Amino acid sequence: HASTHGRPGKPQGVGARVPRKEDARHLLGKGNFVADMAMPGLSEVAFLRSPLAHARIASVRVADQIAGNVFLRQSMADARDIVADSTLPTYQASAQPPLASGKVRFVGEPIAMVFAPTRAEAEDHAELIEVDYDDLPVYADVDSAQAAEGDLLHEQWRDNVFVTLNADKQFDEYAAQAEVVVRRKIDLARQCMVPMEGKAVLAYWDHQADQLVVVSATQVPHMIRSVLAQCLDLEQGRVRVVSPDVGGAFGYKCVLQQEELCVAWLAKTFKRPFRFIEDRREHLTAGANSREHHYEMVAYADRRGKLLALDAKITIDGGAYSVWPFTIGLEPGQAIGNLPGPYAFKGYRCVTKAVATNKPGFVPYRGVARTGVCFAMELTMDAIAREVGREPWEVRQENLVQGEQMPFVNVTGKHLDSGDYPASLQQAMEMIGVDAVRERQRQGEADGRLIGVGLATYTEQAAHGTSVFAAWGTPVIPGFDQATARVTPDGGLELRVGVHSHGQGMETTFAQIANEILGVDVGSIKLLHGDTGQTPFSTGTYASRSLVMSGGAVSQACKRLLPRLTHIGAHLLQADPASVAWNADRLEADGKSVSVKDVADAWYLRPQLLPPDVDPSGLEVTVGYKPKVDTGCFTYATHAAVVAVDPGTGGVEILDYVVVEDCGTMINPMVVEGQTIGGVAQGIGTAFYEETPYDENGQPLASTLADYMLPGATEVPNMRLHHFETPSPHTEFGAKGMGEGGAIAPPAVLFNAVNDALRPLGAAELLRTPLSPTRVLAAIAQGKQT
Ligand code: MCN
Ligand code: SMO
Repeated sequence: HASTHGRPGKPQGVGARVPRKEDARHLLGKGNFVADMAMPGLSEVAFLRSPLAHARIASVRVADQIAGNVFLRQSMADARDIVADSTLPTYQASAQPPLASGKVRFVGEPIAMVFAPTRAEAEDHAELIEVDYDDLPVYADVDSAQAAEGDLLHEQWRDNVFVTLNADKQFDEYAAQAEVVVRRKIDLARQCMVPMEGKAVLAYWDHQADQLVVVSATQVPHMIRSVLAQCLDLEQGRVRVVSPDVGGAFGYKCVLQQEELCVAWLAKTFKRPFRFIEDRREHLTAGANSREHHYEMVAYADRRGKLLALDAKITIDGGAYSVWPFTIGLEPGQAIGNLPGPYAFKGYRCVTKAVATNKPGFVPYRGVARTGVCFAMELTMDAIAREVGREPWEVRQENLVQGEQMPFVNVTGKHLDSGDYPASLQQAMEMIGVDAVRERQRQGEADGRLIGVGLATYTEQAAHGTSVFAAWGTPVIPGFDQATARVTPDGGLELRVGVHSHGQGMETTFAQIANEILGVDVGSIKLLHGDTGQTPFSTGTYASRSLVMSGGAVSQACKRLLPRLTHIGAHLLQADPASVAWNADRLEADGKSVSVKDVADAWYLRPQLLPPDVDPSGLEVTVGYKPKVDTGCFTYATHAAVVAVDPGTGGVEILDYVVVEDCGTMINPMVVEGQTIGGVAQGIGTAFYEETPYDENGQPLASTLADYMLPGATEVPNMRLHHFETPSPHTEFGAKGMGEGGAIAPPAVLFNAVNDALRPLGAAELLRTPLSPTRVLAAIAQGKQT
């Protein structure tokens, strides 16, 4: 694994630990979030939401005094339902009305919209609306939904299944050679995403531009523009979508939200400003959910633990509606393709389906399906190790794609581009000190706690391109990006990209890319991002794609700008262009030099100094980009942890956590580390705390942060990080995307560690998130019975 750590590097260029430019603004409370915005005549919007999971709306009564400010689906007759289409063969699309129409399909579904000068008044008015319901059978889980008799969620459907996908690659042939067969049922709980800022949207009519302006906390402004134009029957040129500062997104904000459509409709209809801000209770009960996957894994291996074939059944609880644009098809598509992860086995059979239930829709959440497949695969790997009586890391070394096999096409056709998976495992085992942990386990702990070690290796397909989205049934997602680079009159640089940075640090890292090529000081580089009115087209930020795609476009734009600067600069120096050289932002020849600022002066203020054959498009370049191979680049990592479990209370403490990751060339290692640590924190939440439980009537049981537990600072340990830098052969600078990776492995690592700790007690294996103290105690008790 080549390392670029040692290369000389420019102080602010690629690979430098430049402090984040965006932090000062946020630390000083000077961010500009939707809730901060003031506008004359602004009305605040509240929604009346369904208290029932599945029911027909028999009647709605609105008191006369508020009738003018209350809207139902029929008041919005000129708006279209949200329909996320897919080309997957078995797919059944759902029509999601902006406000419930005829029936409600989950608790929290908006039925009526009310506006008033303040949110409190709007909520008071919403309480004056009376709704009568006729109950329908509630499908609160995937089993009841699949067994449905009678009213389906969506009337015209065959059954309550959104989509079913199948794979069979040489399964029978390889399974027949197995000496051991290991079976496990593995489940991930439903959970929320809980960004600090929930949904937030403000819309108004810009009379000068004769345009609807939608300021929304979104990851995908250009895509929201196209769908709003479609649903509101406006030309795209009549809609501008702006994403301002966003307080965390994590996938929650990469889809069209009903409330976005409703508020945009109000502004289009009344030509004045309206705003909706989701509150915490709305987020926890009515916001989209994620993670809920159910696995039936059957692994066929030889006596050494070499996996020969895998048979998997994956059922995903898709909730009531398929989200636009990704559709629920994304989740089973990613699951069936990424389940084999970093392993080289040859026989594979998998059936995966997404089932419609009476819960909020399912959206991608940091890691997307890969958190689930890593959990299932890595728990299965540990189960194989138990079965064949070897250490979990030995069994993995048997199965990982080896460094010299790269590039490697795996059993699901994924092009694993580069890297050394076994070396990352080896490095993690050394850092965590497995031999010392085993010795410590033999000695026993003075306080009676049990020590365990766990690990997981995974791949993080990132920056998927056009062909991947087509294969997932969503060809409306182009997987292509553009960037503009422009030298400004003061000699600074303005970069414009349609992706959006909501915590990932792109204002800094994209400036570093430009600095690497043009030498302009990072402090003089400004990034405009996420605004359809100001930036070139982009399909937005998700799938850890922004650096590779938009950062790649920034790199290309700067590379095209450079010869123009050289051409003008050489002319100013009266030097032969072949004899000049750049030193940071100065062009030098024969002991003389001019700066980028001098070139800008010539272009903007003193055109008489320009060479006669100057490029008339000047100091601005817009360019489109996608990597040479568009099937995504594969970042990978091994995480390992040591835990201590208290068999008396079931409490678990993380004693040590290490990450060895390889995202190719790092633009800013400090940003990469911050991304990893944040992701691991969320992964700890998935492993130990977070769950959105529903009762059999589809009622959400965690509606406040007292019931929905999140890890806090004391639950997130200091972690030790180590980087490999194997450049991607396909991308600018060899960088690979990594923004989600931290959240993929922790549930697998921590469950494996706790199961390892509990082995001496003969406890039942823990195979279902979250790993609460109650479940630890139950596993110990179950072990005592058998
Ligand atoms: N980076 C780098 N070198 C690399 C790879 C990445 O320096 N080799 C830097 C990038 O320049 C960028 C950051 O790391 O500043 C993440 O880049 P990338 O992997 O391209 O991911 P995106 O920018 O596309 O971010 C999206 C990704 C996703 S999909 C989720 S979900 C997620 C995540 O990032 N949501 C986040 N991280 C988040 N972090 C914060 N604070 N908030 C969110 O909502
Ligand atoms: S869940 Mo990230 O927005 O792909």
